[in-house]
Amino acid sequence: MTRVIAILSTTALVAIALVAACSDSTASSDGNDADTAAKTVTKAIVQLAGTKGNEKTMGSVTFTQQGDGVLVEATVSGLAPGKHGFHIHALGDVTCPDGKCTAGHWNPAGAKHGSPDADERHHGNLGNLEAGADGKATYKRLDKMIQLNGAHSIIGRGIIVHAGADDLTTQPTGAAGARVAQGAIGIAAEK
Ligand SMILES: [Cu+2]
Ligand SMILES: [Zn+2]
Repeated sequence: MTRVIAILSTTALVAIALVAACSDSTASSDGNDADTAAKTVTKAIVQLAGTKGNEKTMGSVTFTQQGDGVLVEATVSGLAPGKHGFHIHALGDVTCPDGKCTAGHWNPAGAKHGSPDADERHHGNLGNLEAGADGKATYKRLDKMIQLNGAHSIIGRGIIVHAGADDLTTQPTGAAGARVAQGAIGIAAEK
């Protein structure tokens, strides 16, 4: 009788071990495995936080693959009414209180600063956000230059919202002034 119980217990343990193994493989399909690097990114996300002195500014940006373009959508609140330069900057380092650790506009092609619709522009030139009297801005643009995968992927780079308008002309910054919000571009969870 004791031996039968012992055998049953062993069987139970094996069963538990198998269940545990199965739940591990479920976790892998969520992207927690070595295959993540090879997986095609279809959506990226940014949580924007206000820089020092602009703590009430906040928002988010999503980048979603749509055909051969990337749909950029942003919602930002706590801004001064009017236009605010909105760019992808070269680095995703958001540890500087003034936003300057994100470096300059992301410009892998060595191009001139310009409008997002111009033939020549920085890859990071997304133009302007425009806030209403309530300080809220929304932005939606299908961009054909930026990419979520490959050598010119935006993953890991930074997003900056500026205090002033990007004039789309002044080199190399658009004269958009101080940085009021910053964030890093990460791979979005699949929800
Ligand atoms: Cu900028
Ligand atoms: Zn630029």
